[in-house]
Amino acid sequence: TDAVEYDRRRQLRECIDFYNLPELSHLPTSRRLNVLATFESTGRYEQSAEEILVGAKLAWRNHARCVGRKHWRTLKLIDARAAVTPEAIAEACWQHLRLATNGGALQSVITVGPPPLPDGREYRIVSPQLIRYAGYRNIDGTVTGDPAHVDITEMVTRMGWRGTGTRFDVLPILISTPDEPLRWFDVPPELVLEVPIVHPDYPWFEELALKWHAVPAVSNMDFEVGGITYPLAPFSGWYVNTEVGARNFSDENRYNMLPEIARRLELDTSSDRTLWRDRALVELNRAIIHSYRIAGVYMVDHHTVAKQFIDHVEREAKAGRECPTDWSWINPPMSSGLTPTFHRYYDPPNLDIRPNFVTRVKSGN
Ligand code: NRG
Repeated sequence: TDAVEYDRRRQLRECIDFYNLPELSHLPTSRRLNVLATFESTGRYEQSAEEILVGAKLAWRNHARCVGRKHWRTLKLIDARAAVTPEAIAEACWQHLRLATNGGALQSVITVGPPPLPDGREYRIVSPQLIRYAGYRNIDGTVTGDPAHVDITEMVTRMGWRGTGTRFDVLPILISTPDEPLRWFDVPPELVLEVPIVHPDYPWFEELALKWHAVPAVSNMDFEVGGITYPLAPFSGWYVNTEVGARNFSDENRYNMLPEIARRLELDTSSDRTLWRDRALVELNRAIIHSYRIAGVYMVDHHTVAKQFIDHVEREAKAGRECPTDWSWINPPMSSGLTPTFHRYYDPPNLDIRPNFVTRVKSGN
């Protein structure tokens, strides 16, 4: 059909463009010719681990929604293309968590699994991240745990998984392969580094009994490089405090902690105009930054990451490259006007630029 032919041409174009990138100019011409001939006649070709790593770094550098791109050169690759059973894929995920966590000195890692089969069937991690907390819907309509994960919690529960019912039960990872029904695997607890949240000045803060995991490992985006799509390609770096403090713990449809924190701070919550939410938000974020620091777990604050991003944009401009950027994603969800990323515009997000990470299935990260 036309659509298939269109896709084939787009993939071939992406392949040509990829092997023409300056970052791959050291490859012998024979490699480039060989890839193109193979891809053109069979619709497939095998990338080398080096090509995949270069591609993954560039996918990161190209990703318009990432504020952490200054560090794109430091990415490490776990080549898990040979992992074709659910067990082997789970094992690769554990290896990912070990390498990425690194005892708290977080390292940026991508694990690349098998490409789709010739008939299009795929290997995929269904979970939005390798580490996620369960959400249990209670009879009164409230949720224990992370409300963002109620659906996935109900799904794995129907598949026989049982959580212990706390607010921070780590969900199993869900793995889908061509030849077996969907499978779940509990994450080995020793691979889940977590940080108990305490406040530098308010001892009562620890009574809120909050904690969060060290590693944000997005596992449901496609990695597209050189005309090939890797649906199984979890990647992770480190958190910005605002992801945890100004979204996960403060959004009304997540842990919604601001009312409780304001109450403990004895703020006047009678009107929005007292800025009680804003004040609670600042204390919560101070607690997050402080807690990760004393736990020896790396995290960046929103001021520092914004400065790093501006450095990065300027460095890219000097190198003569565009830096497609989604303004609404790279600005922090609190105090954005205090960060330099707020006060300028960027190259428009170019959705077609490859290599890149793309969202195919919509679900909450
Ligand atoms: N906001 C999500 C995580 C998204 C990815 N964030 C990163 N990625 N920092 C959350 O769990 O709060 N990363 O690769 O470092």
